[in-house]
Amino acid sequence: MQKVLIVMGSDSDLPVMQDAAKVLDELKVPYEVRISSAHRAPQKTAQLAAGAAAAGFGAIIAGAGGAAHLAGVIAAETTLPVIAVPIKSGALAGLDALLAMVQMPSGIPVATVAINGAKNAGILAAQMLALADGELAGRLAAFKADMLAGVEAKDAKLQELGVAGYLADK
Ligand code: RP5
Repeated sequence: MQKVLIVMGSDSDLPVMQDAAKVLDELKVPYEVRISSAHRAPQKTAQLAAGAAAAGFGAIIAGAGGAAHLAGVIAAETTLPVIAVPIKSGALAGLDALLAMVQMPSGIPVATVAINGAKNAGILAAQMLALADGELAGRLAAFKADMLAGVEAKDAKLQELGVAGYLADK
């Protein structure tokens, strides 16, 4: 089975980026987590990206804050799909990272999720791998079915208790 490579610019990104790892655990998708920086470790980052396909990775998640070039630099070095996670940090609270990631120049796309959206990045990476893995596609379908069951349970409880009763019971 192909793996997901999770890269982040700093260990300060780990509290957010762990959400990608958690959902990949839930979906039984193998992954590796690395720290590398487009600015502080440009050669290491380029090597990680260039070697990722041969190392058995099928998708890459890149999380960074500030002037976040990590996902774009990785995408420049590989044909694997790259998912960018803008990290909320610093004076602009992630808006800087979001705009840097989403405004990639033509020809080098990255799929940017929400600020701190590491969980969705993990799900999206799993969906990419599931294109060639029917068992993983089944686990993703079950994951969606669980969400639906959760909504149905909440709605049933709301119908039973009413608004005030639901909030009192929460
Ligand atoms: C970025 O700068 C990292 O991705 C991190 O979000 C931010 C701050 O890094 P540290 O100064 O905490 O190492 O490169």
